[in-house]
Amino acid sequence: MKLAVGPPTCPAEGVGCGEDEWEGEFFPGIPKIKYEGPNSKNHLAFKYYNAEEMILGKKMKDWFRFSVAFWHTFRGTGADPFGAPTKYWPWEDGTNSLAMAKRRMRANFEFIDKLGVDFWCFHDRDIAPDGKTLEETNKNLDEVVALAKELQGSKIHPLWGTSQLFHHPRYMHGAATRYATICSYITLSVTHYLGGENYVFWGGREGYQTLLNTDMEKELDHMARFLQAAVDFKKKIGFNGTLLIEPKPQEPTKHQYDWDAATAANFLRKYGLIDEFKLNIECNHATLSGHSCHHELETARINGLLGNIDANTGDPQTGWDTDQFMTDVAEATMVMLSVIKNGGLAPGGFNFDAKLRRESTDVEDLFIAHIGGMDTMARGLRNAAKLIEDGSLAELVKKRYQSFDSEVGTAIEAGKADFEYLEKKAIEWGEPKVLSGKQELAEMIFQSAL
Ligand code: XLS
Ligand code: NI
Ligand code: NI
Repeated sequence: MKLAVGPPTCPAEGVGCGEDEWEGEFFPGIPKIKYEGPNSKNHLAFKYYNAEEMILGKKMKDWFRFSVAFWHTFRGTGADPFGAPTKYWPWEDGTNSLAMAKRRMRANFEFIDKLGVDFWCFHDRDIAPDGKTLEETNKNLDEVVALAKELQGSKIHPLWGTSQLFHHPRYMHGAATRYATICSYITLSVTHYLGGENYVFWGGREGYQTLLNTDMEKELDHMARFLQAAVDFKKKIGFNGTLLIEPKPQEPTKHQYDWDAATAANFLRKYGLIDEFKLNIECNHATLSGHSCHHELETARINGLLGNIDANTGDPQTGWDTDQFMTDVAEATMVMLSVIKNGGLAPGGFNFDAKLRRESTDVEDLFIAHIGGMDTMARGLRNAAKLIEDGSLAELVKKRYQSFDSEVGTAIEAGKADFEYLEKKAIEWGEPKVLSGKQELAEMIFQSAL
């Protein structure tokens, strides 16, 4: 198998580089990844993810709808604020040329095929280079998109597309500007053209560094206008996919407006957009906002807003978006408890918004990371199904609220108990019996399923 080689040598932007067709496979030596069961020692096989297996009445692949994130897998270089790129994939020539973009797109579809998933996610700027003018940028995008459409065939589609509105200096004050609207409108059309099932808005620059120079009310109004324009455009072009807001509390901006699921829900309600959007919950963003992923998923779910999951995880000792593949089976089990309660995520799914560590530099690491992430989620699904079939956790929760099945409880839930009535009942019944919350028992039951 070809491993990553040294730094690319092609010096000039586009000139004479990457223009030759890539000979043979991009991932020679890597087979189609198969399910081999928990006893397999093959690191290029699934031990828990068995696409066609039925769990709680649905195929595993339909519970997940796994997606490869183009930006991490094909544009991630391993660079960090302190160091140069570490990854030199054999097909990269060091340019950002159109020819290179096309070659990368071919690598993407070979990767997807070998991994055995049906979806991919992209930003417009990951897949095609910026031109000198907006016209040229759009032309580049069109060319790469035409190739992607051909390579997708009939089986593969974008889980979601998005417009990259945070890298260029033009977006440094926020992207809900006229230019941003144009970019989003083009990318929304492209996502629609490729048969995409969702479209994401992540507002990395929609926020502030200090309120001393910021009119927060005005900015939130602008953001709402921008999103309303997206809704209108979606309807105009007949895009039936879901529009998703992806909350994140900070990074790169100090304070981002879509702080967490509850904040985003409140924003959508205030501006009358609640029926037009759902949320894309990213687990690493959840922990950055001081919540667990489970909390964010439940907040989205009970508001009818759970649309998609950016499946990754953070590091408990690191305070930023480390975008790691999830490897914690307990966390995956909690995630899947929410997903099952939600009846699945379709038309959303699980997008691996996750990247290799800087020090992981072999081509096969790209596969190993995704296989590990898929197996972790599959274990989560199997465990959550076990917990649901066993029923003791549900029973424990039911008992905790059993006083609401009494005469008074029923009256409260039906909105028929005013304070006078409640006081009368309190006097009649005297001091209530205080019952145990059974947290340790709940944890014991949960652990026994892992
Ligand atoms: C960054 C976000 C980003 C979005 C898409 O933290 O997770 O990758 O998912 O723009
Ligand atoms: Ni994300
Ligand atoms: Ni993120």
